[in-house]
Amino acid sequence: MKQLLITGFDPFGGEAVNPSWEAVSRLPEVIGDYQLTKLQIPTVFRTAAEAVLAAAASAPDVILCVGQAGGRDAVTPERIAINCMDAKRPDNAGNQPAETPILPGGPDGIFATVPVRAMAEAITAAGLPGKVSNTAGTFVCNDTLYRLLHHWSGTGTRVGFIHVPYLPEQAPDGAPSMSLTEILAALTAAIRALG
Ligand code: PCA
Repeated sequence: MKQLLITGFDPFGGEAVNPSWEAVSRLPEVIGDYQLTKLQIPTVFRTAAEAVLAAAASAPDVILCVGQAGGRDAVTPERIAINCMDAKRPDNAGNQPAETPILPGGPDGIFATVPVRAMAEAITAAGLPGKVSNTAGTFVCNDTLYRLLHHWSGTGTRVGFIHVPYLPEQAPDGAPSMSLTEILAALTAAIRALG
């Protein structure tokens, strides 16, 4: 069996839940060829990536982080992380970096090392909204993906990130959402497409 370390974030920005952890914590232990290890990580710059690094000492085959992107209308594998922290709101430890590099001197951007197009297509093939996203933002999710991609660059461990929409109970008037059942099905389809 291949090993997949999959993470979800704790709630942030005054929300009571984070759909990423609500979904990740309910995934089965095995999907396709992958044995899953699940981890909740804090919505805190740098600390989130450090929590993943600590849990990934055994070098899993794939690390897949999942996060909330309120306002999106699809489950979106992220193509790239950029070397920039620029927070519109404080993280859960009160950090609010502006226009700051994650790793001074690091590459401007690092591409995810999972097959983002195949994952998005697998989600739509399952009858659910899925598309590749070309920006993970400049908050904690992008920070986490960037640090993990940088750490495992050139190794056998592949790293990816999937943003998921609000749950229906979170969505402000008119904002798109997906049910937990739909998010779970979309994540399962994406994991099956990891190869
Ligand atoms: N979403 C935030 C951080 C935690 C989360 O679930 C983001 O998109 O950066």
